[in-house]
This record gives sequence, C-alpha cells and structure tokens, in this order.
Amino acid sequence: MLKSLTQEQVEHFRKYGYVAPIRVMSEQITLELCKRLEDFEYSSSPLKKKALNVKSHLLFSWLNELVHSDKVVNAVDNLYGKNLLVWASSFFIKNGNDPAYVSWHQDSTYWGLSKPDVVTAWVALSESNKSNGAMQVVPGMHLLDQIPHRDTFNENNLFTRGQKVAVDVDESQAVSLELEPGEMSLHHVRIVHGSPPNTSPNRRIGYAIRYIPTYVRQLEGDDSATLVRGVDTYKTFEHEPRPTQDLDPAFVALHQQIGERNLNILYKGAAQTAAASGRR
Ligand SMILES: O=C(O)CCC(=O)C(=O)O
Repeated sequence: MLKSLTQEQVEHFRKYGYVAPIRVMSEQITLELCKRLEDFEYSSSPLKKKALNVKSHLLFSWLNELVHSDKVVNAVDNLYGKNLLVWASSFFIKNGNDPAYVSWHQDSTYWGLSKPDVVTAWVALSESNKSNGAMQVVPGMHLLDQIPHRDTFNENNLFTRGQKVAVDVDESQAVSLELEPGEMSLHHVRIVHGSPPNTSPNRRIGYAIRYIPTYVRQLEGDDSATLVRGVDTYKTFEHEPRPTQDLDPAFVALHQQIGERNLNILYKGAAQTAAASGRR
C-alpha cells in the first residue's frame, strides 16, 4: 500500500468521518486548473451547466488526470484499499456574496449504492473558509445509519433535490473544513454535512470526486464508473474510457448518455425532476 495518510489520519477518518486538510497539488498548479475552469465558464459552450455538475472528468482531460492523481488516490487507497473506481464528480461553486448553500445531508441518501464505503475527495481550487461558505461536517455522525431526508427544492440549495436530514442537527458541534487552494478534505458518505452561503466577495470553488472500492454495487439500475486503481473483478459498473483532450465530441455524447441515466437514479421517487428543478 502506498502511504499517504498517517495512521492518525486514518483513525481520525474512521472515528469522525472526515480528514483535512491534505495537500494534493501546489498553489501554482491549482491556479492553472482554475484558469482552465474559468476559461470554460466564460466560453459560449452550450454544455456549461451540465458539464460542471455531472462527471466533469469525462469531458476534460485535466480533470481526468486529477481524479487519477496519485496524491488523491493514495489517500483514498489508505482508507478503502487498492481497487478503486470514481463513481461521480462535480463542481460546487459559490460566487462572491452568493446566497447558494447546501443543506445538512448524508451523501448516501439518493445514490443507490450498496454499501456506505464511499468517500468524497473535495479538492479546493480556491481557498475555502468560514467567510466564503466552507463545507461543515458534524464529526461522528457517519456512524449512524441512513437518516430519513426530505426534499426542499429550495432555489438557493446547490444540491440535487435540496435534500435535508429530517432530524435536528446540533450545529454547535459542526466543524468547518477550511482549505487552501490545492488542499483537499475527505468525507464519508454518511457524515452529515452542508455549507452556508458565501458572505465574502471571494469565489469558493470545490471539485468533489466520489470514490468507491470495486466491491460496491449500484442497486438502482445500470451504471458506470472510471477505474482509477487496481483491478475490478466484480465488474458491476461499466468502465468509462479516459479522454485525452477536452470536449472530444465522442466523450460529449457519452457524457450526455451517462448523465441522463444517472439522473434517473438521483431523482428516483422525487416530486420534481432534474429538468424541472434545473439542478444537479
Ligand atoms: O461544496 C459544498 O458546499 C458541499 C459539498 C457536498 O455536499 C459534497 O461534496 O458532498
């Protein structure tokens, strides 16, 4: 096993459901990635919204490199072993003075995955701190089972269905995961987490990469994932190819197909669909 996390960090993750900060790239490289992202955001591409919300690593070779990068994958390997898939990835962007927020939730709620062995690497492409709406977690809540959620579909909620845990969250226990550009946090799929609006003039940009060991299955239908390390003897996910250039038309078509299938899983049983709510 390639060591990345210390034993203390692994134990911290198991006990509290998160670990941060972990440096995965230099500030200089982070700035370069940020520039690529912003060039795309300011372009006239009709894909803009969907490309950033759903599996962006299938559209951009530089993001595909990031989801494969040793710095990120070694840390995930230390938690879940050497056979790893990326199941999803998406940007969470809050502009300066943006009312956008993420309600308290557990990621596991609508993902349809067979086990809670799922970890998110949330990579900061900007600083992320209390004033620009850093993610907050409630330590130890990942040890609970799945908690019931209700959908809010609030217009400022960045998350799929605006899902919110249907229990009271003791916000005094929450910890802000403050990160410098190029650092990441890791959080467990069952930890209760969310994030407040950005009350600062500075943009907050995070890229959330969802990793699963190959033994995790999708229970809600056919699904695909990208093998980033080891071998997949289970083969329950179709394996996604690796783009070598940005916005390759073949990958744009594949991304569209995969994105639509994925929405059927994420919106199963919801009162509104993705198209109606216009969200990820
Ligand atoms: O970026 C945020 O504020 C929330 C992200 C989140 O909920 C997640 O990555 O699971």
